[in-house]
Amino acid sequence: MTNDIEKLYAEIQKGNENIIAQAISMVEDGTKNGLKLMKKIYKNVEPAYMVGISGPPGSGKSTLTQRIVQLWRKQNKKVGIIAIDPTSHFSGGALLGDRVRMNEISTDPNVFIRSMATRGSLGGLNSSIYDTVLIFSLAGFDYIIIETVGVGQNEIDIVKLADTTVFVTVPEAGDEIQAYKAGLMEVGDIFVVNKSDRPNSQQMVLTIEQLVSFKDEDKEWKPPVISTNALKNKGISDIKDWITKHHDYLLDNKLLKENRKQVIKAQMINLMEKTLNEKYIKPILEDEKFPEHIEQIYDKKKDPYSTVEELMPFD
Ligand SMILES: Nc1nc2c(ncn2[C@@H]2O[C@H](COP(=O)(O)OP(=O)(O)OP(=O)(O)O)[C@@H](O)[C@H]2O)c(=O)[nH]1
Ligand SMILES: [Mg+2]
Repeated sequence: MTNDIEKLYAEIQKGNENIIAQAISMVEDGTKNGLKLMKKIYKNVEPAYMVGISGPPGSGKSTLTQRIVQLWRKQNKKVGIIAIDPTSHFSGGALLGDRVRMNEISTDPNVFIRSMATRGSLGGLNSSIYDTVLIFSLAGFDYIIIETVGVGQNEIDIVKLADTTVFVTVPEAGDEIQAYKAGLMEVGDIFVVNKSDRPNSQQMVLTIEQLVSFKDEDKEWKPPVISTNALKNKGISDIKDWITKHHDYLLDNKLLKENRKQVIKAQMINLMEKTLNEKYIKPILEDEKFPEHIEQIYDKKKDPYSTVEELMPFD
């Protein structure tokens, strides 16, 4: 493993796959060198275009990703894929190895696939996901796809990173759509009803179109609802074209900048919470006197409010 930051930086820039993988591990593990590297990358690198692909387990996100990437490859675009492993909940989905199986693109040197775990961090958003985006961007990737499985708050926090979010569902996911519709409407820029070979797919398209029609907070962008069959490669170029249209829309309305400032804000909050936790909360919890506080509170000699004020005198 090389520790020379300049050298690491230069090798990533050249697209050296081993070094890219190594650099991602460094930031995931929170090493000092990983931090040094990120400080340099942050100031020199503009993030590539980020596309979030989200939806219920098994809806076809990876298959669609593979198909979209194949179209981008025809245009000579380089693509980084980050597959988020949902360690934080039991989706009943397949094991990670199966989740990210993208056989047709995995050997292409211009496609890099990385899976990452969400470690239920305090702020929701795991900052090493964005660090990975920046490492990929330094390596010259044109697009970065972030695949998340599920439809809960955790996933929504992650896809907020993306410039364009594609929400993939299937004809039989009606209950999930209803349960999470507020969140989905908030983040979904493009809706896909995959597995159009299955019954009631047209009904699902109509249901989502109806939900989307109530979305009025940004009237300029009406999210399209696209019917696809990933196995038969139907509707894929529509997704690709709508991603481009959404990108143009964000640029025309200066929203790309806005979104990225929001991401910076989220990352700042995340880092502050992490720092607070590591520098203040953890030492208190690990202090041998801590159990005494609990005993005293239990014995009604103290209360938790005054104890925390005493332990963290922040005024
Ligand atoms: N019938 C049908 N099956 C499909 C279609 N697209 C994908 N599949 C199948 O659905 C299964 C799940 O596909 P994936 O692409 O792994 O789905 P995913 O959403 O990435 O799955 P997770 O990452 O585990 O949540 C696979 O067996 C695919 O072959 C489609 O359009 N029609
Ligand atoms: Mg998958």
